[in-house]
Amino acid sequence: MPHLILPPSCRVPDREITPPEVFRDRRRFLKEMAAAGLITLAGPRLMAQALSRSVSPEAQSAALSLYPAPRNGQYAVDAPLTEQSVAAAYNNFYEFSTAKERVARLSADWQTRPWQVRVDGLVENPVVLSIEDVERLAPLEERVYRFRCVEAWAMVVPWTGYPLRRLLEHVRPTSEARYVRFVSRLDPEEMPGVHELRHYAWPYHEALTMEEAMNDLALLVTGIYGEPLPPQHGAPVRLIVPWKYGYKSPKSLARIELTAERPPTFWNEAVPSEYSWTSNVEPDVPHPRWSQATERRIGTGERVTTLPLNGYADQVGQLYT
Ligand SMILES: Nc1nc2c(c(=O)[nH]1)N[C@H]1C(S)=C(S)[C@@H](COP(=O)(O)O)O[C@H]1N2
Ligand SMILES: [Mo]
Repeated sequence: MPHLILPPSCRVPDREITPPEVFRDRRRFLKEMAAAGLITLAGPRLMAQALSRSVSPEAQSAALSLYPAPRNGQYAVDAPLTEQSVAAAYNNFYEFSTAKERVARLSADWQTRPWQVRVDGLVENPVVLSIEDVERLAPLEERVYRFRCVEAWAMVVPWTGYPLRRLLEHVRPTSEARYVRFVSRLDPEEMPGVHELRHYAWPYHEALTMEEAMNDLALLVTGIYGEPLPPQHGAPVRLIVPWKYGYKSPKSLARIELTAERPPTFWNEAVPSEYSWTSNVEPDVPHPRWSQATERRIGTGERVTTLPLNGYADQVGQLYT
């Protein structure tokens, strides 16, 4: 793995310090209740309980009042939904672990409210938004999307959010803005994975062209399965770009920046021969170590044909002609 020289802007962790006292009492209370067998912390309402462990009661009820959001039937997928408990137990979130099955447990107590997102760069109206501001900036809706990881596994899940375009319009990009850069929060005290993977260019960062970011399918996501995002899925706000490989959908966003130059991206920088900057789902273009022609649906294990642009060619094909 190459050693990477980081530009100065990447060296400063984009994180907000949350005083742990704000949450400690409730978390200790829940843990004691769980230890005494009075409540269960795992079960069918897995997500709401994950939220309750990392969020103050006030923030929790404010958040829960927005979910579930009405489903937008225009974005249906002709396949059954992946089971909620399957998706929630098989995650790529390298800040916590490279072991997919361990991410949920390692991230369960990570505090994701209060939370702020900075949106700045080449915009007329730079803002710092609380997660509550983000959730209320535009009407939340639910969309069922296909999701395809470059490792050739896939799922079909209902995300809650609104088009990223709504946020970009709010900050009014200048005419020089050509790219949108996304930076995930880096919280080394809570993220065991970053200590094991020191050679990566943390914080996790990704980018889209302006045209991609403005496409209706690019979704700013705050919920999944009708509930606020739990930590392992990228709480409290992430991006979902369903026509690209999963690593183009960064989690737990701290900053969104509009730029004139094409920003470097995490996996493309780390291994350019394996991960292109654009990283569209292209079944005809094999990854150097495996085919991309088919995918395995997690949960059922069913193997299905991978579709060009992950089945979204009608909506985004014109961006690449
Ligand atoms: N910050 C951050 N975002 C990330 C990742 C990561 O390791 N860190 N992994 C990516 C990859 S490879 C995938 S497949 C998806 C997984 O999302 P999920 O766990 O919600 O299914 O998140 C993407 N976003
Ligand atoms: Mo992935």
